Amino acid sequence: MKDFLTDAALPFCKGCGHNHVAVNTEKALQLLGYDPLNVVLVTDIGCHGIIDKSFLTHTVHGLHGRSVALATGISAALNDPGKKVIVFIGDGGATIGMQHLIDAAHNGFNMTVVIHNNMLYGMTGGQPSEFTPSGFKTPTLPEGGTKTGYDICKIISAVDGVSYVSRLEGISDFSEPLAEAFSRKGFSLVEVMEICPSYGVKSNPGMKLSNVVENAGLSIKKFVDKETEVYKTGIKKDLQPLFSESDAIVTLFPTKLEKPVRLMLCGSAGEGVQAAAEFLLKAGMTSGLNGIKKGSYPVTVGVGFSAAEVILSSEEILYTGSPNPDILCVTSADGLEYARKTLSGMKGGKLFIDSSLQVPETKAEIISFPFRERGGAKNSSIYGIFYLLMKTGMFPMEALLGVFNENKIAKKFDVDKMFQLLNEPWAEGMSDKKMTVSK
Ligand SMILES: Cc1ncc(C[n+]2csc(CCOP(=O)(O)OP(=O)(O)O)c2C)c(N)n1
Ligand code: SF4
Repeated sequence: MKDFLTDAALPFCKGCGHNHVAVNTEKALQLLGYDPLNVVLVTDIGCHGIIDKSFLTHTVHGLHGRSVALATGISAALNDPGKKVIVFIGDGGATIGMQHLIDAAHNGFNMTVVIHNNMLYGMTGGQPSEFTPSGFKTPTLPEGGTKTGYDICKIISAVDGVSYVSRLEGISDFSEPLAEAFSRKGFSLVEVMEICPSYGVKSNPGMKLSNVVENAGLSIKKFVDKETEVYKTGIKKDLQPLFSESDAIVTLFPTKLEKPVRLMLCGSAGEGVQAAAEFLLKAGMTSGLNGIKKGSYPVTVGVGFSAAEVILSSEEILYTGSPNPDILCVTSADGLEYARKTLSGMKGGKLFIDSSLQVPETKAEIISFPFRERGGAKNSSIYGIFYLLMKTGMFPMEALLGVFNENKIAKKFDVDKMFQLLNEPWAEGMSDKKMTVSK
């Protein structure tokens, strides 16, 4: 029999119903003869979700209430009835993500949802969920629920498209009914009634799960078991590949860069920060370097800071973070605000900063230049990257000019003027090098 669980102890409190679900899931998958690598377990936020480190299947941890939506995408992308997609979700997550459950059932997505219904939010200290039955007490509802909780099995049974729905009490061996649900094509759901000893039992001393279930009027039974149409992903034929030969970046220039360089550009929205970072990245790549770029900006993209991280390296880039950049270029007050934390962590490196800004305390070498005054706010980042390349010589200036000249921004941009304003004797004549870099 294949192992689906590691040998480590399960992570739940003693007596928690989640333990039984994990063990019975393993048993059910063994009964069906699954290979662990053909199983994708998608867990939700909550105590039940910390099980994913114990499973030897594929595991994906979703946002609270969104695990079903995540599983829907996985199931549609796999588009393979031989793979088993299982969702573990609590009554809290099922409350928060109810619409996802209904939509997944309605469309017949191939998956089994196992609701761990301990009638409260376990991980956050026992708040009631919409499944909490009337009279059931929790630490934050000591007088007990006043409303009947949701009957999820009734709700989902009413959805056209569902193939299997059942409710069971999560005690002793329930691997067979679980295996039945796992074996059905399309959307199946099992609600496992459980207790949370830490909050549910403490708030309801002497409680018996079967009494709570009975008093809540929740039937332990199979609600639906029928053949339904299973969601099938439409495969589009004759799609063009995303990459074509002509998009390839070819190496045209040499570089002497020995160590990876981590750069960060920080400015304001609308001031060309992201474009400047892309020019640097592409120029580095035309110089034979590996590169990555990450952009950060508020959701209100037209206002506030705009920051970009670029890493260039002659070696493969395995870590894409830049907590302590080697070069930081700050061209606006918004950018400086954003960069403050990074700056305080820099143990060296170079800080290129607009002269209008007050230089904060830093261990980086400070190179001040009037980017905004010379280039105008809109072009300050472009001025920034040309200037920092002059000062660092990471790769040939021709590479950056070549990339820049190919872009439509260059058509409305006076490169000669920029080099004059950058005021470097070295820059003389650079604007005559109107090279292009694509194949
Ligand atoms: C959208 C969102 N809301 C709230 C939270 C806080 N939160 C984390 S775990 C949890 C309770 C989980 O309860 P349940 O889904 O029933 O799972 P259990 O812990 O009982 O297994 C809550 C409310 C969150 N992480 N995300
Ligand atoms: S707090 Fe409750 S739900 Fe969470 S692991 Fe402990 S017993 Fe289980």
